[in-house]
Amino acid sequence: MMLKKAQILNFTKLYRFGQPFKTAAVVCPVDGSAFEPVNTIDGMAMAFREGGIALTISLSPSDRVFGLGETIGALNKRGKKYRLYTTDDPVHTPGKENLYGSHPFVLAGSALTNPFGFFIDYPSEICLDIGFTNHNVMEVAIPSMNFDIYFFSATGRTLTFMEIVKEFLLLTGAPYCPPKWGFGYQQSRWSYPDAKSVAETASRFRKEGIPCDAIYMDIDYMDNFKVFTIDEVKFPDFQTFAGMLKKDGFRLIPIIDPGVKIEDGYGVYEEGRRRGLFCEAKDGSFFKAAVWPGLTHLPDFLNPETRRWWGGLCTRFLDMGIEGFWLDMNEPSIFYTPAAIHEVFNLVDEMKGNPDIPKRRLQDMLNKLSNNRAYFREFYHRTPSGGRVSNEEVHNLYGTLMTEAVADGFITNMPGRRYFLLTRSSYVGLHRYAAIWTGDNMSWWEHMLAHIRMLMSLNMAGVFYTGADIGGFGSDVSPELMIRWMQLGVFSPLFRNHSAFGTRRREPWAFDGQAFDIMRDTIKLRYALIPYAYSEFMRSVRELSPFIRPLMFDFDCRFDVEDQFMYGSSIMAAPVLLPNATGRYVLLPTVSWLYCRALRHDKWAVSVIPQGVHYIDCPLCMTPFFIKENSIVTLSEPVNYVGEREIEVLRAVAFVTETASFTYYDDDGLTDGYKKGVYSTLQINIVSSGGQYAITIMAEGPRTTKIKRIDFEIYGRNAGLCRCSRQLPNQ
Ligand code: MIG
Repeated sequence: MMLKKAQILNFTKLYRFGQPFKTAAVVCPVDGSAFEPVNTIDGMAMAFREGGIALTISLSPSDRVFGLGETIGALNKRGKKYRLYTTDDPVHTPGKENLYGSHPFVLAGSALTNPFGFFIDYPSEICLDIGFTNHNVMEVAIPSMNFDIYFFSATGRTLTFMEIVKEFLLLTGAPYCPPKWGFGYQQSRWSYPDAKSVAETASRFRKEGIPCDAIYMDIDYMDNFKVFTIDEVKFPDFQTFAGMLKKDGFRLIPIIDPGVKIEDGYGVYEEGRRRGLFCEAKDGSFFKAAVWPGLTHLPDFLNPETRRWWGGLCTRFLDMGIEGFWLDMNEPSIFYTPAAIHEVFNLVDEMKGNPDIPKRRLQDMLNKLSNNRAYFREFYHRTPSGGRVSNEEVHNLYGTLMTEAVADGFITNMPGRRYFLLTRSSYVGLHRYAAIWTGDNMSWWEHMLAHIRMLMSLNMAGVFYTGADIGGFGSDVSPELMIRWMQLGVFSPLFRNHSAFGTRRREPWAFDGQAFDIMRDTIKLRYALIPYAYSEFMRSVRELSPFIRPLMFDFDCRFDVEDQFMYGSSIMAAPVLLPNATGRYVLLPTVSWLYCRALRHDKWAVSVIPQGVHYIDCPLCMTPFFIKENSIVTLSEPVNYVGEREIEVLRAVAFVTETASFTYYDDDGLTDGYKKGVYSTLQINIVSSGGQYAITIMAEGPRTTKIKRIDFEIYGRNAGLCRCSRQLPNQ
């Protein structure tokens, strides 16, 4: 075995086994001469097993283990097994070991033991047993001798979890930033299948006065599921249609699937075949996999030429007014292969003639038909050096490379502009150029908690902008669950209502008058909070610190709370996650909190609650959240869509016992000028002394702020309210 080590960044050691596959996860350059040969890894025991390596790390009783991005299960990963192998599994029950993404980044420790972390840069299966077999042992099995491990630890001082995440992001790059309209509400459904249903949905939002920024187009917009086509019967003159919607503040977001239908005369298929851009079977023919269009070829995204081709195909939609896509099925998902379905046909034939064959055999065979692990060993990618590599060996990169292709298409075709891009499958590094949604959850109360845990874990992995299908994708939702999930959606960076065909409709107007009113106001609250959320999100991106965090990251390490989270640095969200509940328990860490129950976006009941555990009331009609002592939240009147009009008046709600400050941020919301410092800020400070508040506001930055006035609502120790306004001098 060849193992070498190099010290990089501030407190990262890179251990390199053999010759790792270059995944592009890491952006920080590694100087080859910095390596020295070693034969152990600090803090880990190593064993060789079945052609690979098993690493064991001992855990002390107080250690918490976080990370792994998109997984099912608790936020603290201890006590479960995980398998990092991207898969399309639409039933996220608690025992599931793998989902759509692979994020092999782990943080562990506590206040008592110095926190550490590691990232294993390896693009195929990694199995983790985190205190499952033995509570005090974490075992990581990698079936290869070629991979990199980045180990984050410091000697002589205690690292915080936040510092480890920041170091990880220095290593892997700054997070993706959607256009500002991405912070609006988004409506989706499988499907709005034609122009009529999209237009009706859009106009209903405006008619009912419900803000909305985007409408999604699921697979039925295509001609026979052929990627990059638009069914012209369902969507005649798509370009004019998209233009009309955009005038009304709606972006259309079409879905893109990787499988290219095998059909003579279909341009995308013919070009891909002619140029040899599809994955190959062992014998060198193009591999066949069945997905929505029937039999397809899978583009070989490992090949840079394929990626350029694909990016170009996507960006043809840009001329028609499209500024965003969602990329699905890119684990990749395979319904069956021709060989596998033939086995089924053969068995059925056999069964016809022989009643003694147990029916169970057919059931078993059907169960193994979708996404059988064997398929991924049967097709190959071209490597840059002209060789071939099986999908199995680089499996977890497929969706990420597809996403990179589309992102590069945007960057090349609209340089300097932000784009909107969601993917289902992901690997580390993807967070630099796209966001993910967390796939096919269900309308289960339990999946609201899964949503919250994923928001936190994905933020640790650098995916700051993310979210789950609000209301749950599969199965029917009750009005109560829908309302509670919308209340969580207010604090989900991606706030998208999406659901599967055949399930109960869940546009707000699909519910009765009272539920409808609550949902409309909940969405308005989301818009009212954008001046706060966007300021804090952009600060998180600049500072490489997660936008959404568990309490443990900001406060004391003992706070094992998984159903509350920090949303920026002033707000803690504590959604209600149980049916029939009119309240819930909350843990209020370290300071006092202003409990806000928003009955309407502009009408809140507030009270000051001291640190500790409390049962708080929270009727269904109210969105609960907390403002931290000595902090400020900025709001505005909701608009119908982001950018409808300039925000000129801010409302600042503050809870101040000593001093509080907040940096309000704004930019054009559409370009990446923010990377070059083209934005405006207002530095707002409030100092409390002797029952009075001294307010200072300082404008900074090259862009002039449009804010003319700030209306303050400042709450003191006993929730006593002081209202005042400040005009901003013309700039
Ligand atoms: O096999 O395009 O996760 O959001 O609506 C299902 C149809 C395919 C899965 C996605 C879901 C989408 C659905 N897709």
